[in-house]
Amino acid sequence: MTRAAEAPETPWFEGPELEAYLARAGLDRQTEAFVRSLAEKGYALVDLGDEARVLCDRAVADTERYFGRRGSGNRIQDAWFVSKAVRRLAAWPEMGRLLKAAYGREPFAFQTLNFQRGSGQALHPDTIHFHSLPERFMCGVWIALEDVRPDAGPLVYHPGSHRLPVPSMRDAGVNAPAPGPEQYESVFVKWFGGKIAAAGFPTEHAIIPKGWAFVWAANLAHGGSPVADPASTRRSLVVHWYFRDCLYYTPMTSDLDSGRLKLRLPFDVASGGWVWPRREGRVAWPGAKQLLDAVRRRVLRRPFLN
Ligand SMILES: O=C(O)CCC(=O)C(=O)O
Repeated sequence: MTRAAEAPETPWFEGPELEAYLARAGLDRQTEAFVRSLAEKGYALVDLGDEARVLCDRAVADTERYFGRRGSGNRIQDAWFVSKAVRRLAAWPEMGRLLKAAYGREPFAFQTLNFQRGSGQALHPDTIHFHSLPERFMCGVWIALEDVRPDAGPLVYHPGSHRLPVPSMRDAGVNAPAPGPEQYESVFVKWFGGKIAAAGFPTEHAIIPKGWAFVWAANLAHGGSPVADPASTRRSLVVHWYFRDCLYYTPMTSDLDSGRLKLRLPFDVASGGWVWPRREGRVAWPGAKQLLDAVRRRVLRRPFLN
């Protein structure tokens, strides 16, 4: 088997060899439908089953006390450090199997976000927050911890938008070798919203039952729709996945054109260890600050509100 067949340079579902891959892969019908849905629409829906629904309740019970601490926080990052239920849902083996079939590289969950209410988050592709080289080896898995109500600010997304070129801060007009989150908020978000509106993709909402997962390709435009009922809850668990044998970096604060990458040292939620970034099979140095931060987080093992 050639190296390309073992580890494609583009996720199978996004590359030109999709049909040839499907013809030889011998996937079962459900897995092939998952891969085709990601290819055509940029997302796929998966029922995680009854065992997962029990874990959804436990994940809610484990995390409820963190919300509203120090004000009105609505997003807890990395509750998997303290909740077995969150950790099990995040690294759900069946999800790993489906992602491996769609991407062709070994997946690992690297981060979790628990929400209690609708996020109202601006439209974005995840490729501006977390990306990889080779590109597009990243994916989001949004798990409904309760039935999603239409008035609770469901996830909004634009099918087909994953096929657009991966946007950078420079594309948005930020001509800086070291852009920052302020420029993301003030420039990128507006530029990206306008671009998606002009492209005319359909608009859909993830109104899904408890225990279902909405899986999106890294470059799919998505965000939190406005919350019509302020008293509503929309408890959800977002899991971000990467794939092995890649470089991991933060595009919002990087400049790919000049090769200045803010590398990441991601966790592997399943093992609790790190996955070192790799360039052409060799470990890449993520930087002292990233390493120190990862050590601190591994020692403290604490979720945080953000
Ligand atoms: O859950 C939401 O409303 C948005 C989540 C999201 O966009 C993300 O985690 O990338």
